[in-house]
Amino acid sequence: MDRAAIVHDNFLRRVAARDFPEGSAPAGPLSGHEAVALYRAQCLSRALDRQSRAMQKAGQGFYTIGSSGHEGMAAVAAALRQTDPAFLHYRDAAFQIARADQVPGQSPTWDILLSFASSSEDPISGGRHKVLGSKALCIPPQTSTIASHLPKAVGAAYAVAAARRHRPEHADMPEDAIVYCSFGDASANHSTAQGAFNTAQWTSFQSVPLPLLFCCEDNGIGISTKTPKGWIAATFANRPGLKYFSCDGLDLFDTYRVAQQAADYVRSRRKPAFLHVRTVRLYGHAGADMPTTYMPKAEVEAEEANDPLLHSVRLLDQFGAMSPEQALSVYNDTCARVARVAEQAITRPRLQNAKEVMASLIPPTRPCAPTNGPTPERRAEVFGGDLKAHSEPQILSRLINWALTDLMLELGEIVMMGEDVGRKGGVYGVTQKLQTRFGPDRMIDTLLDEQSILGLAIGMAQNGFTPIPEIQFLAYLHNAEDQLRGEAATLPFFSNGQYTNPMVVRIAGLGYQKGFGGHFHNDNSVAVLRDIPGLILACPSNGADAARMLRECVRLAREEQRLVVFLEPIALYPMRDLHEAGDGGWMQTYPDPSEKIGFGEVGVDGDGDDLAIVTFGNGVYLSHQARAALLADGIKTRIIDMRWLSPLPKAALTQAVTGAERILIVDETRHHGGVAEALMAHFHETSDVPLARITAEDSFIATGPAYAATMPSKDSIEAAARSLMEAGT
Ligand SMILES: Cc1ncc(C[n+]2csc(CCOP(=O)(O)OP(=O)(O)O)c2C)c(N)n1
Ligand SMILES: [Mg+2]
Repeated sequence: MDRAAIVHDNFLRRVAARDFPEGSAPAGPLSGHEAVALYRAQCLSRALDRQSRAMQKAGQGFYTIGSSGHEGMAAVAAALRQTDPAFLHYRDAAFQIARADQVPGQSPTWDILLSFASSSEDPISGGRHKVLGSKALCIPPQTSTIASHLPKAVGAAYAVAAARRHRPEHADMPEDAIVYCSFGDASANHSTAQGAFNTAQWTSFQSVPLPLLFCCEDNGIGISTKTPKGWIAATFANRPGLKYFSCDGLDLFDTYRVAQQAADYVRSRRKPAFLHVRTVRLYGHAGADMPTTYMPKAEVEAEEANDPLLHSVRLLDQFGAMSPEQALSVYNDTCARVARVAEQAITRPRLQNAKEVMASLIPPTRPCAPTNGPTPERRAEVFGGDLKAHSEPQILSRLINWALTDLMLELGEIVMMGEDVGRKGGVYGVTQKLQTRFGPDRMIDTLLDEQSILGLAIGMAQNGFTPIPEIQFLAYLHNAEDQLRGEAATLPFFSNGQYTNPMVVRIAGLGYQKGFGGHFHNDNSVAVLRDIPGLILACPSNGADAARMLRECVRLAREEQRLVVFLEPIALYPMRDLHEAGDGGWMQTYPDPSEKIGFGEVGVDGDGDDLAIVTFGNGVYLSHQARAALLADGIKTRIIDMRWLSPLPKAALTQAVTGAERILIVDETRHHGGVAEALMAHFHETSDVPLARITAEDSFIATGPAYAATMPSKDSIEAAARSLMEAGT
């Protein structure tokens, strides 16, 4: 027999017989009236779990992971404010239902059933996934990836405090909010979770405000693997900077009392706390999981005997708030009502086609107050002596620095964060002077953890900031890339565009640093960024373009709420000369702050019809070097700088090669999974002219004299161009 049916039968039988599990007597401050309301929320959560299983059996529901055993979370919701942002564990239906009771006009039964049915009318995800969440209830939806929501909860808590000092136009969270974030006991071991705890502690240890309540729902098991007895208390009770609270999650009164103490502590001290809620898990992990296949039956039955609903009926009776008979009829009425409403929910429309599914990949644009930019006096004050140099040719890194300065001057909601970005001004000096100019509040030197950097950015973006996080080297994105792939990029998708986390992630990357660093400082693969739906990947090849593109990237984030990665070619940061020492051929003057390069606009240099070289980043530089020798042989070229690597600027590329007799693609990323694969496919589909590519080898990069041996060079571009010109003549 299905364990859900066993638990249901036990409940009916034991309440009728007044056979309750033992526990403490009810103790305030929860009132009888409030306790009854929470019990109703618990019954609804339970009935919805049962209904999700029935719907799945009937082929009308698609997700059964439930909240049974975790209904005590209703009391945690009651201890918080409805406007406290809540990043929830997937077993928190009772939390969401209890919060819905605090907000007028809510219909949690209908809403959650629509999500079980994957109806396009599901108010949180539009039928894309069964997630908890509600814009009206300040519950952003979370992905299934365990613990990946913890870094952004830290970021959101930081953002609540930061917004008290400077409130961004699109700030959403109240100034006295606390951020709440729940997860399971097994999830607490995940390195992503541990990183978030550590970052919260590191922050509070230095008395930086961080109003954040972590909540561990400890049912003692993760799918089939037990958490060692006492582990959560042992490892969390005595952490510096993280105050520990613990309660019995089977007891509404105890949970409410302790959760309120924890919430008060966090709200009044603006320091993080850890609430340990001991609970049970009923029916196994999810629908198909049979706990008796990996746990002795007696143990499963012992958990079931501790059903929190039975405890609630006992407590309500002892408190004199509701008799067991009344409690039983609340339970039965709720089950019947849920079954009735479900019959309606399954008739509602579902997503039909790719267009409907994809409608929320790209977030909606939002109105932004116009800005006149800084006054000339303010610019002069901030730039100081640099202002004079604006009309002189400069290297790429300096032009990025100036563009960032102007952007930060104009838009107070921009914050930057990263390893060594502040005091040092970045490993390559790109962010030099910015901390002096804008203060440590806006130029945040973070601890060494890329997940926390991106989590901080996501959390701040959710409270209206425009974050520009920096990843020091592309190779160090990978330990944290799920924060972009699984978190930032999916948030608009799973929330039907209601939640967004716009930002511009600056990453120093690509190869060709002479003899420095080897692979880990010269990562030349961008494949992991190019296949993320909705993500914009920009890569400038020179300083003037970089400044203009950066302004467009910030506009895309601020106004269109896009997730943008701005990939800066490290080797070109200091590049001065093009053909020979002292020619200054790769320096530019600083473009006027009003100038931008539009998203998808490619660069075309020259109008040669013999050969279009399509390239980006260092490839643009090398192609310019190769061009002179090719011209000496009578080969007239045009060099097309893609600038935008993803999504591919298809229309602009097609337009840019029009009239050229041949196309050579120069791609410094790898042969497999590199940018050239997409370009080859595109030109094959749209053009008949002979086509060739050179790419990097499928290799990591060496340090020392062979630093560029695996990548395209001026010579290999020339050779490839000549052989393409000869082909078919
Ligand atoms: C990163 C990641 N790894 C694995 C999983 C698969 N998975 C889903 S739930 C779960 C166990 C979680 O246990 P716990 O945190 O104790 O939460 P509980 O289900 O017990 O409430 C696992 C391993 C996942 N969702 N994400
Ligand atoms: Mg667990």
